[in-house]
Amino acid sequence: DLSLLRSKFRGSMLGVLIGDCTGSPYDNGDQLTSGMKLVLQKSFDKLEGPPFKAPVMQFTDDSAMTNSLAKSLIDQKELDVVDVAKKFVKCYYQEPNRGYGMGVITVFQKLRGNKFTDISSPAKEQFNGQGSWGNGGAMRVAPAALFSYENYDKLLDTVRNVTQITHTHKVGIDGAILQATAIYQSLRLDPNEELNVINFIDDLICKMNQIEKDEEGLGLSEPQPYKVQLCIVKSLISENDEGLRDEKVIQKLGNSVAALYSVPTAIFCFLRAQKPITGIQTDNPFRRAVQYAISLGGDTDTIGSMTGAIAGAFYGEEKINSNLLQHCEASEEFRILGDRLFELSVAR
Ligand code: 8NA
Ligand code: MG
Ligand code: MG
Ligand code: MG
Repeated sequence: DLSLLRSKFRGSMLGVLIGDCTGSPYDNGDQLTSGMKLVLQKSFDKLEGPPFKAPVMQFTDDSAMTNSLAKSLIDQKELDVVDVAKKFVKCYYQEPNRGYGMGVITVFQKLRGNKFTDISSPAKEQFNGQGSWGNGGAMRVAPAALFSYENYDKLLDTVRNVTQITHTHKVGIDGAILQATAIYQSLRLDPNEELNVINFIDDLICKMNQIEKDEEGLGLSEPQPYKVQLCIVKSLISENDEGLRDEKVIQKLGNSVAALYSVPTAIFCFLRAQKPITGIQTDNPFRRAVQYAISLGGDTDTIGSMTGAIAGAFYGEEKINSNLLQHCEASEEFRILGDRLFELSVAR
């Protein structure tokens, strides 16, 4: 069904934007107090309610970089890493106050300094040559997953190349691969049928097992760190709702700027929100996923955004409240980018 698939492409792009815009006000690195969780609930209620005039919620680096990547893929009709790098850098210098990670700013300065003659060295030099394991690769990866809809090997190639512009640490790259894989799987599922959450995680575990085996885990204390985290996702998702406290989820899965401690968390939020969650009052499973992700605190904009990208790819635009969308900066532009990516990779 092509119209459902188009809606899923839009949903994923809009999910990135909504999670980022609604999550960034809570992004102070801490857990949310119960009072703040109530504010979050009321704020979603209001945004989804009857239209009211208010300044639009601004997006941050997550959406800015997603936008640049989507535009580059659409303009070039293929992955051109030099063009992507140029668009990232141009966008950063136009609006440097979008909340970029400290490390990536150094990469952008070096790329501009070498006039894009050397795309790979700046990222490799990060953190004393280790490369970044931040979630900045994963947070912007949705367009690469949509662009590679038809071919998983192409997805892996595209994600690796686009991530390495800023993130070369194996854990940073594999986090982007995992996030893209979750989107890829979600696009292929029918939102009108009950999601088999265990199958969804098992498929992710199987793919990450292969990826982490093919690469060398040398130098890492745990050679298959994503597989380990996904197994924790699987065990947590099997627990009953009442007993599963936010503190436990945060302690087991994390809510930080590290890809390893945020991408599995986003996947967990999407999966847990298939069913009602204590303390989150809504009938809408897309909103439930994003609101729950933000309520876990920490890197709220990014975990909200990654959760939104996966949930949007599963449910499609239909489940995204249009009043809420009106309050997000550039929402029409993100919808159109979803359409263009759909035309590029599916309806050629
Ligand atoms: P990054 O590459 O700078 O990584 C993020 C952070 O992770 C770094 O600043 C380091 O503290 C740490 N880090 C990464 N790799 C290493 C390493 N090898 N050794 C030691 N420390 C390391 O940037 P990014 O693009 O990955 O960051 C993404 C996050 O930054 C997103 O959450 C995004 O929203 C943004 N962010 C913004 C704010 C804000 O103030 N608005 C706060 C947190 C994060
Ligand atoms: Mg951000
Ligand atoms: Mg943050
Ligand atoms: Mg963030």
